[in-house]
Amino acid sequence: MSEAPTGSRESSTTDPGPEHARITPPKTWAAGVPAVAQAIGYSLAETSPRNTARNLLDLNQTKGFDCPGCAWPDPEPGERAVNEYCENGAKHTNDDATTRRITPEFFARHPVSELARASDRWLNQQGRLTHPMVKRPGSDHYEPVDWHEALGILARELRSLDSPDEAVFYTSGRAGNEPAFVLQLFARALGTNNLPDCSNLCHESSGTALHETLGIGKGDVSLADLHHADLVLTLGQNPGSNHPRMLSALEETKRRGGTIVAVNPLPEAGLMRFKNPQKPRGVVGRGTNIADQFLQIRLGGDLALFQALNLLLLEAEEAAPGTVVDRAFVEARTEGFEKFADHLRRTVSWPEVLAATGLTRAQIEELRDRVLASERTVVCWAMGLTQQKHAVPTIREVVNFLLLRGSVGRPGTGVCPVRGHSNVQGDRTMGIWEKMPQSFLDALEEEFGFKPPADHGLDTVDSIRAMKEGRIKVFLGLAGNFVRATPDSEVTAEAVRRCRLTAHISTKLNRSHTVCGETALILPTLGRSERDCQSGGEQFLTVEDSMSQVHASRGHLEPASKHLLSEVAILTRLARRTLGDQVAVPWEEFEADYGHIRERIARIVPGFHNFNARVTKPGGFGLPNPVNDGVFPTPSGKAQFTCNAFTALSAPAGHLLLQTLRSHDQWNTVPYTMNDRYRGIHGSRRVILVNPHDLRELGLSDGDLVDVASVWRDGIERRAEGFRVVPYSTPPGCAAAYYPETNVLVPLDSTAEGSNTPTSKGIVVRLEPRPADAGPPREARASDREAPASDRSRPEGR
Ligand SMILES: Nc1nc2c(c(=O)[nH]1)N[C@H]1C(S)=C(S)[C@@H](COP(=O)(O)OP(=O)(O)OC[C@H]3O[C@@H](n4cnc5c(=O)[nH]c(N)nc54)[C@H](O)[C@@H]3O)O[C@H]1N2
Ligand SMILES: Nc1nc2c(c(=O)[nH]1)N[C@H]1C(S)=C(S)[C@@H](COP(=O)(O)OP(=O)(O)OC[C@H]3O[C@@H](n4cnc5c(=O)[nH]c(N)nc54)[C@H](O)[C@@H]3O)O[C@H]1N2
Ligand SMILES: [Mo]
Repeated sequence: MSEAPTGSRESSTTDPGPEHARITPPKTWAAGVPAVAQAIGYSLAETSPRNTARNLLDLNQTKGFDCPGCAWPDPEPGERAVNEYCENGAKHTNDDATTRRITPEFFARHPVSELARASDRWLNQQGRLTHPMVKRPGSDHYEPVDWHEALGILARELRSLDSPDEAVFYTSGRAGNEPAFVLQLFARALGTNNLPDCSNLCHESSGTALHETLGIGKGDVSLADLHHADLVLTLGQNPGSNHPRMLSALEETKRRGGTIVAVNPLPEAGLMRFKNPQKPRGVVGRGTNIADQFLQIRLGGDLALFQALNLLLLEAEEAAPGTVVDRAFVEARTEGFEKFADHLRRTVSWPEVLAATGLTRAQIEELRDRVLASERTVVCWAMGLTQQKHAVPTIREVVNFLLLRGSVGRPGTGVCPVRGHSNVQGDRTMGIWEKMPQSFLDALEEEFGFKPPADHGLDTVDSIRAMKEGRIKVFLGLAGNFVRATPDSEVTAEAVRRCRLTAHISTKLNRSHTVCGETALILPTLGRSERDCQSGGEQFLTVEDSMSQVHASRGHLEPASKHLLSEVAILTRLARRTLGDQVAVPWEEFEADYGHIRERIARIVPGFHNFNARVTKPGGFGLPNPVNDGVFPTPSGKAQFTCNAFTALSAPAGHLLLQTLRSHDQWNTVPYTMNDRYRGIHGSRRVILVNPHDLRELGLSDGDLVDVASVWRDGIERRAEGFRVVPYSTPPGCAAAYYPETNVLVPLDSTAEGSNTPTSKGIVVRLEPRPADAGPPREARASDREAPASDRSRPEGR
C-alpha cells in the first residue's frame, strides 16, 4: 500500500523503463480504505494540507466545484456524502491545486526542444502555469509576454488568414459551459465550424449511433434508473479506475436485487468486487460482488455478441409468442423490426460468433436467460465499444437489443454511454461540434444577427489530415493535450509543427506546448477549484454531467498566479481583438458577468430557459430528454431498428490485437505515477499485457523485452519500443498496453466507420524481441528525430 506518489519535481525527465516494472497479482476488488489513503497521499504530495482539506470538502458539494474528473453524476443534494468524491477525483483535484509553479525562469532554463523530450508525467509535475508565454519563430525558448501582446499575436494571425477555415479550435471536455459557448460563438462569428473536440476521440460513435436510432445523441438513464434496474450490462468500461462513483450506483442496484453482467476482455477489479469507502461495511467487510456474470470477450467481439443474443431472443419469442418481444412497444414506437429480425435470422452464424467473441454458446444462452428474467434493463458502455472500427454498428445493435425488450424510455431502463470528461457532454450541448444542426445555427443568427457558416467543419482526425496538407495555419486549444490525445503520434507531431501558430489555454504544462507551431502561445488559466473574480463580481461556471443534470461549479482557492485570466476572459478578449465590432456580441459584458452569457444560452439552447435562476438551486436542473417524455426525435418520430453487417476483428498468424487503455493512476494523457495498482503493475508503464498461451506461441516469456510494431495497410511502420511482456488474463490474441505511450501505433486513417473515431481499442500488432544491445528505446531517443522547429528546414510550399 505504501507506493508513495512519485517524487519531487527534480526527478528524472524520463519515465522509468520496462526494466523497472514490478508485477504482482491483479486485485479482485476495488476502492475501500487503501484507495482513500492513496488519494490523501497524492494530495499531500501535490499541495498543502490546508488546501487539501479545503478542496476535498468542496468537491461535488452544491456550493463547491464540480469534480474535474469524470462525468459521473452526483446524487440528489440531500443524499450526498460529506466526502462525495472518489480516490481518483481527489487526485485530479489536487493535481490542479498543486502548490508547485512554473515561472518564466523555468522556461529560460529549459529550451522547448528539451521539454519536447520530457515525459508527460514530468511535464505535468512541474506545477501550474503562471504567466502567458510566447515562443517566437526561430527561437527554442518560451519567453514571457503580456496578455495584450499574446492576444494581439493570435488575433493578428487569425485576421490574416485567407479563409477562416484555415483555423481550428479544439476543446477538451474539462471546459465549462460558458467558455465553450463563447468559443463556438467566436469561431462561428469568425466564419468557421472547425470545432473539433475530445469527444471525436471518445464517445462520438455513441452519439452517431444514438442519433440514428433514437434521435438523441445522449443517454436517457438517471441514477434512479440504474438503482431500479433488474439487469445492468456494463460493456467495455473499467469503472473501478475511470468512474469509481459508478460502483456505488451498481452496489445500490445489487442491494435492491438487481443483476449485473460485465463484458470485458479484462477481469477489471472494479467489475468484480467493490468495498465502498463511504460505508462502514466497506471498510471492514468483504464488500459487494459486482458482476454476476463476467463475459471475457475478445476485442471487437461485442457486435457479434449482441447479434447472437438478439437472435436467441427472437427464437425464444417464436417458441413462446408474446413473451419476449415487447410487441406493443415495437409496433407503436419503432420501425424496421421485421427487416432487422429477418437480417439476423439470415446472417448470424454461430461459428463466426464464437470465433469473434471467444465465448461459448452456453455463456451467451446464460446471458439470454438473465435478459428474459429482467423487466427493466440498462446498458452502460464506454471506450471498449466506441473506439472500434465497427463501433457505430455495435452500439446500434445494442439499441436493437433494448428496443426489442421495450427497454428504452421506461423507468429502470435505457442507454447509458458513460461519459469521460466532466463536461464533455455540456460542451456539445453548447455548440462545440463541427456539425451542429441547422436549428442551432439559425438560433445563433437570430440572437446575434450574423450568419454562421453552414458547411460542416473539421473533426479531430480531419483537422490533423488538413494540418498535414498545410491547410491549417492556426490552432487554438481550449484545455486538453491535442498532440498526445490524438493517434499516430509522430505523424500528428509533424502535422502540428506545420502550423504557423499554435496556442493553448491551459492550466498545466503538457506535450502540446512543446510540439508546436512556428509561433506558440501558452495562455495560462484558472483551475476548477479557484476563485474567479471579474468586474461584475465573483463568477461561477456551469457543467452538465453524463445524465444531463446541469449545475453550478464554484472554486474557492486563491488563483495559482495573479497573472491568470479565466477562460471566458481570454476568449472574449481574443474575440474583441480579432473581430472588433464586426458582430453584435457584447463580449465585454460576457467577461464582466457570466450571467449575461447564460441569458443568451437560455434563448438559444433548448432546455435552458430561465437558466440563471434554475442553476442556482442546489443540484441544478435536469435537461429534458424527449425519449423519456415518450418522443423519439428521429425524422419519422419512431425509434429505428437497424440491420448491421457482421464484423469482427482478426489478426494474421503471429500477430495480436492491441487495445490502448488507461491505468488507475492517470488522467488521460497525464500519468500521475508509474503504477496501476488494481492490475498489479508497479514502477513502469512500459508493459504489454499478453495471454500466456500467446506468449508461448510467440516464443516469449514473462519479463521479456519487446518492441511493438503496428501493421496497417498503408505499409508505414509504426513502432513503440521497449515494453516488458506481462502474462495476463486477457483472451487469446488480445493484448493491452497504456495510452498515450502507444498512440504512436494507432494509424491516423484507422477510424471507426461513421464516427471517424480512432480505433484505439483494436489495432493489429507484432511483438519483436528486443535485442539486449538495442540501446535506449526510441521514445527516449525522440530528440534525434524531433528537431526543434527552429533548425528544421521549412516544409515545401510554406
Ligand atoms: N482516473 C481516470 N478516470 C477517467 C479517465 C482517466 O484517464 N483516468 N478518463 C476519462 C475519460 S475522458 C473517459 S472517455 C473514460 C474512459 O473510461 P473507460 O472506457 O473505462 O477507459 P479505458 O481505460 O479506455 O478502458 C476501456 C475498457 O474497455 C475494455 N475493452 C477494450 N476493448 C474492448 C472491447 O472490444 N469490448 C469490450 N466489451 N470491452 C473492451 C478494456 O478492457 C477496459 O476495461 O474515463 C474517464 N475517467
Ligand atoms: N490511444 C488512445 N488514445 C486516446 C484514448 C484512448 O483510450 N486510447 N482516449 C481518448 C479520449 S476518450 C479522450 S477524452 C482524449 C483526451 O484528450 P484531451 O482532453 O485533449 O486530454 P487531457 O489529457 O484530458 O488534457 C489534459 C490537459 O488539459 C489541461 N487542463 C486541465 N484542466 C484544465 C482546465 O480546467 N482548463 C484548461 N483550460 N485546461 C485544463 C491541462 O493543461 C492538461 O495538461 O484522449 C483520447 N485518446
Ligand atoms: Mo474521453
